[in-house]
Amino acid sequence: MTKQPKILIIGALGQIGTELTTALSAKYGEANVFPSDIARENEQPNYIALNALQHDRIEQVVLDKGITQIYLLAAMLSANGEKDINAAWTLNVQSLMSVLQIARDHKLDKIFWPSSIAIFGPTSAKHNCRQHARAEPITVYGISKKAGEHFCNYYFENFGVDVRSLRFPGLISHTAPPGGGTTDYAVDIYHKAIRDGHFNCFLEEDCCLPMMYMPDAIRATLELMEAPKEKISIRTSYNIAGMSFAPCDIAAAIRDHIPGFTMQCAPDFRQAIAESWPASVDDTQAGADWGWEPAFNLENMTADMLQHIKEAHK
Ligand code: AKB
Repeated sequence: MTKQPKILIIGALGQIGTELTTALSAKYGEANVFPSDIARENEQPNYIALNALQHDRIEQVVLDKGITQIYLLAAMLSANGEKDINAAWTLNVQSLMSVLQIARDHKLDKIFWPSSIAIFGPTSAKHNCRQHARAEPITVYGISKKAGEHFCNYYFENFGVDVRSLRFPGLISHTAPPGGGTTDYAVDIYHKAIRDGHFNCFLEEDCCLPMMYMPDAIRATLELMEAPKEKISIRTSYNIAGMSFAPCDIAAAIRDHIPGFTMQCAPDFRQAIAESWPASVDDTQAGADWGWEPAFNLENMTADMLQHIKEAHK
């Protein structure tokens, strides 16, 4: 019988963590998954209160629970990061440095850490932005993710730490809300469409960005982590694509289900962040190395989102 991994998820109560915890528990058994977050208490099985910045405490949990894999999801996203530069840099980079160091010291099997399309900047290609495209980010979040990608590669090259990463686009889900990103509008719009029939958007209506439905993001994470080590040719972080759309496109897709839906755009500081990112990314390498292919487009995601949100309101 193959030995099951013992998995620590840091940042388990966030947008990705909520669904990843469920997926990993289903795959490896609830007893082998330890969700953790900064909140003191939570009702999830095996929940551990853990601050991502406390190196010694993370190390203690790794030893106490016999952890073999860590998924580090705690992060401050692009919009919030601009409001507190030091806090964003510290959380995003220091937590990663701790986890990489612990993985090295205790010879952990695997680490997952999400990067973002925010590593790209105004000098990157706007369309089908390639894996190794020029990347000069203009946000603290993007700078911290780019630095983090290089630290991942460094720990792999120098110490053999098997750390794997994906450059997530904007993630859309109906379970947990996103926390302070530039792409958050694409979640909020569905809730407001059902509740008010109207949405005030903080981006221009034609501002196109790469996006992904959460079921695809979770599947991508599991597929990357299951791939044989020799198949992983990128040790910074993989470009992965789902779909690309602008606020006017998502509004039109919603109108197919809610005909009277209206949207008004009043761009704020997040517009400049969004404009600095590519509209679409090229994920050929992820497809070639471990078979990545998205399942959701704007139409089937919209139908699914609206159905789930309506059910939750019943
Ligand atoms: C954000 O908007 O900051 C994030 C991201 C693109 O990584 N969703």
